[in-house]
Amino acid sequence: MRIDRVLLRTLRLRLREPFRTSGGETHDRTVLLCHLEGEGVEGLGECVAGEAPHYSAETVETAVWVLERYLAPAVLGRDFGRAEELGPVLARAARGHPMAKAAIEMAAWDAEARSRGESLASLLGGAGASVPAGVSLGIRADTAELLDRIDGHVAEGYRRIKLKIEPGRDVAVLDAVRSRYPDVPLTVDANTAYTTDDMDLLVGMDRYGLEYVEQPFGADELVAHAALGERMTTPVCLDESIGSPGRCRDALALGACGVVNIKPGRVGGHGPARAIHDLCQEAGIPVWCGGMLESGVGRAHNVALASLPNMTLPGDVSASRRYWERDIVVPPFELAADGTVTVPGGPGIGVELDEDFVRSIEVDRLDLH
Ligand code: NPG
Repeated sequence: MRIDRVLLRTLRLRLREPFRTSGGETHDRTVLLCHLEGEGVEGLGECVAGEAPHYSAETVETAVWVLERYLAPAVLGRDFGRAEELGPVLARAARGHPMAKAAIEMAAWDAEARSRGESLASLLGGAGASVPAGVSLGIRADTAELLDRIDGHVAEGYRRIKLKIEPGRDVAVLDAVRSRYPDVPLTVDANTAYTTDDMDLLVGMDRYGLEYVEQPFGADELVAHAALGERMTTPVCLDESIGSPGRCRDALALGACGVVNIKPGRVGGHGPARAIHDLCQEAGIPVWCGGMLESGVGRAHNVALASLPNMTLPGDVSASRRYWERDIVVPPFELAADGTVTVPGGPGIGVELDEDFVRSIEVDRLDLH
């Protein structure tokens, strides 16, 4: 396929309620969509960069800047046989900026799958009609309110509950949750909020029977995570630390993790995400698909990726209504009574944009050709 057009559309989508991590709070999600077009084929991707540089250095604005100046020009007018071929071209066009690169790379995977009349899940090598879904709960000052939310999500059927934690909002919250729900599959995610001074506190979390403790230390701190893994029986899960297949190889060699959270946006797209999946599979390390408060477009990409064989743990692939009053895709994603989300079987990502709604919330567009 020759890429003739890259259209970037910025949307403002209101969250049903603010979402707080140890890094900051999100009220409105700025959704950056990336349409690719060429030779009668279209593909759609979503950039998962944040409004502020709290999760990683990238933001929506840095993504638009690098897409316009370096990434789109590198692919426009070029012919690609396979979506996989974009990765090396984008790598040469700019260093870093994985979320911006992923928006284009993932749109190319959608386009390739559509042009073959195949679902993205099948093109990626996935199997299975549905994937197990977990839900992630932001930090709340009021523990009673958090327990109410957990009640609701457990009743809906979510297969695991993930709690965002930070120093001062951790063990007391876990005590409260575990006394109400002794057996619910539970995880915690610190988004890098702890230091090695907190080792004892973290090791003490073994008593809660968590599925894993996610990213307690800084993204660069593989050795510290390995040391924690030595002391804990609960597996350590890495997210922010795993920025590439190479870094994943290092983490595995160091024994820095027992579980990996794979987000295609964090690593530059489906190609590197799949490589990380395969490395972990060979090493016997289970993985799951993370979420970044995506709209239905990013969610569709994640659900397809979550159908790969080593994605054995429930992902942050919640239903659209968990976050949005109205999603931008039809049909929206729903949670089945058994706590799974259906993998779309239609061509490409298998959902369509709700154009009228998208137009009504569009705040900017950049047409590159
Ligand atoms: O279900 O999309 C979702 C959100 C899952 O908790 C979630 N994401 O660190 O993994 C994370 C966290 C996050 C959300 C990070 C928003 C950055 C921004």
